[in-house]
Amino acid sequence: MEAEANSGSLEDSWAFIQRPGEGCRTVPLAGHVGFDSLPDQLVNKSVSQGFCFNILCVGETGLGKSTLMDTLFNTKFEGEPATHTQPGVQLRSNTYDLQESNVGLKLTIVSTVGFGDQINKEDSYKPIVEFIDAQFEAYLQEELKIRRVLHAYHDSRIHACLYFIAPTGHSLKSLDLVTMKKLDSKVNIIPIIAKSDAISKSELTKFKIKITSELVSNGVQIYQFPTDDESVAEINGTMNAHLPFAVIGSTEELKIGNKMMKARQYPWGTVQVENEAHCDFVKLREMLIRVNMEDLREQTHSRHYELYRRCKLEEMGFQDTDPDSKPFSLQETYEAKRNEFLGELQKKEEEMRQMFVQRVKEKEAELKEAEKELHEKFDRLKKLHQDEKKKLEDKKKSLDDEVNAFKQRKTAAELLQSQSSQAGGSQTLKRDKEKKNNPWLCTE
Ligand SMILES: Nc1nc2c(ncn2[C@@H]2O[C@H](COP(=O)(O)OP(=O)(O)O)[C@@H](O)[C@H]2O)c(=O)[nH]1
Ligand SMILES: [Mg+2]
Repeated sequence: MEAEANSGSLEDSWAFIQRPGEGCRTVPLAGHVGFDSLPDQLVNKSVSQGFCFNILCVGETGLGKSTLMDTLFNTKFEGEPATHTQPGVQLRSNTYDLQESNVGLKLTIVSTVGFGDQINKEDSYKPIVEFIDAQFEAYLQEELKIRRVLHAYHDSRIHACLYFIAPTGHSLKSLDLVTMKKLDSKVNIIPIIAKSDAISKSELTKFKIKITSELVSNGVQIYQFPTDDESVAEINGTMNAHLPFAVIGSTEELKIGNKMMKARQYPWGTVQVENEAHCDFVKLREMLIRVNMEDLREQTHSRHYELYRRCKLEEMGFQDTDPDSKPFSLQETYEAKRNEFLGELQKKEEEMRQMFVQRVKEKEAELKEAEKELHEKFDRLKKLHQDEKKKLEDKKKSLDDEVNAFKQRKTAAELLQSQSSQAGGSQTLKRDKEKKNNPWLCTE
């Protein structure tokens, strides 16, 4: 009896394992169990861990990026205003710890510096793309580690890209279109018309339509506020129609009526940042922070990072199935990639060896040639030296001959001289003798 019961329950569980879902029955609970607290547990855990949110502000220098961030988060983030003299585009990233009620937020604001300031703007999008990819790569590396600490990892992937459009009232600049096109598969782009107090109400409506149609005709995918969740579908649907938001930034508080409000004051009047009749700042804050912050984080992970990860792993040779549609084993992929790598390494080694041998041969030939030239030069010099030597010897010989002849002549001359002086000497002696004997003899 017991064995029967056991075999029955085993079959049931087999049935469940083999056909998931089919063997599942809904059973009523007789009393409170407590797993309805799971969402609360999740919330508590998330709150204790804290959240992180990363915003990238892309736009020309002076369009009000820093001011808008200060306005959005109701604080003054430090930072010097950027100059227009940057030789290229750079990204400046700052992370801040913010606290609201009991929720902690690690906020990273990345801003383009020097964007739109160069004469040649062809490559201006590149540093931005590289930055976004670098954050994906860092996350992927962390995921691929054997010992992962993802819960403590500071996720630097960009969750939202606020693209600042200049309030020209004309159309998008080609720099904007190119940049947005390059970024749209990597990040959630929210286009905004910056400094919208510079554009009139009627122009603004036309400008928004123009921008939207240009984005569509160029196939630029901007972030759409999600409408699949019923609780936010209506507001998000309405807000999607207001894109791109026309915003104004200001940290200056002015007394309007009996309230202090963020505003910009002009000689002809005051524009209120948080007045929906004046600009879309409130809409942006509502959509970016209060309603869709989690969706932006989620989309970043499930869409943009997933795409990066997939492309990267495929590039590295990983696949889900092999050509026969069988699941691809990680081990096999690793082996295949390793063999491919070793093969390439061997090929490279062989190429380098060949190159080395070739270079040695060339050097040898060069040295031989130099040696030959040296020998020839030596022979030439030797011959020259011998000729010189012979000439000198000949000259010496002729000089020796001359010296000998001279000596002979000299000896002969001396002999002659001595003979003649002898003869002269005996006559003088004779005369002296005669003078002695006869002092009166005059010799002169
Ligand atoms: N008219 C107007 N000026 C603004 C607005 N936002 C910022 N500014 C001014 O524009 C200048 C540059 O702003 P900044 O935030 O430093 O621009 P960034 O270089 O893009 O960060 C400052 O003088 C701001 O006061 C705006 O919405 N309207
Ligand atoms: Mg700035």
